[in-house]
Amino acid sequence: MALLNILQYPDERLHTIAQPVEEFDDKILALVADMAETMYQARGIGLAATQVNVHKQVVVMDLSEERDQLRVFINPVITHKEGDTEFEEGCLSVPGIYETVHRAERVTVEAYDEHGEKFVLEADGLLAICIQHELDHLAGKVFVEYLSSLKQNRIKTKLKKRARERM
Ligand code: GNR
Ligand code: NI
Repeated sequence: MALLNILQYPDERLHTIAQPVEEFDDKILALVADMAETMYQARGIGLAATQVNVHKQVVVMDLSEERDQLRVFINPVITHKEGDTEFEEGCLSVPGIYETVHRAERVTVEAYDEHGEKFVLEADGLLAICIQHELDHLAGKVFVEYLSSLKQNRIKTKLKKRARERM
């Protein structure tokens, strides 16, 4: 297992569109294990492969208190959305920034687990929000892109300044 580097907004690679997984092999199992380790270490509730610069449709998530209920979504597709909700979101690729985003309140998602087993999940609450947030990453979209361009520019300036200070 290995910890992976998480890309930080406004890194252009976060805008890459992820490709479907075609083979459920040991390489996918290793990627899922590394992504899970990276998500737990960063104390996130989800992580999309895009964020670790792997442009495949792979997402890991764990919303449990005990951090022992890993969910894996491969080639996920939202087949149904319903209702509207808003939530103050954060992102491991946009550290320290929390902003309200509007999303569907309930979603149905179809995906495969890491063994290639297909499943259908109906989600609401934080799970539904997190699924939409992670699927956006796979489509090259970061949550701040729902905000006004004024806010986006302020966030870009802040994060670029922080990145400079780290060097
Ligand atoms: O850890 C995370 N918390 C979070 C909080 C509100 C809405 C979405 C999220 S996902 C985020 C981890 C992450 O960046 N996943 O892409
Ligand atoms: Ni994110």
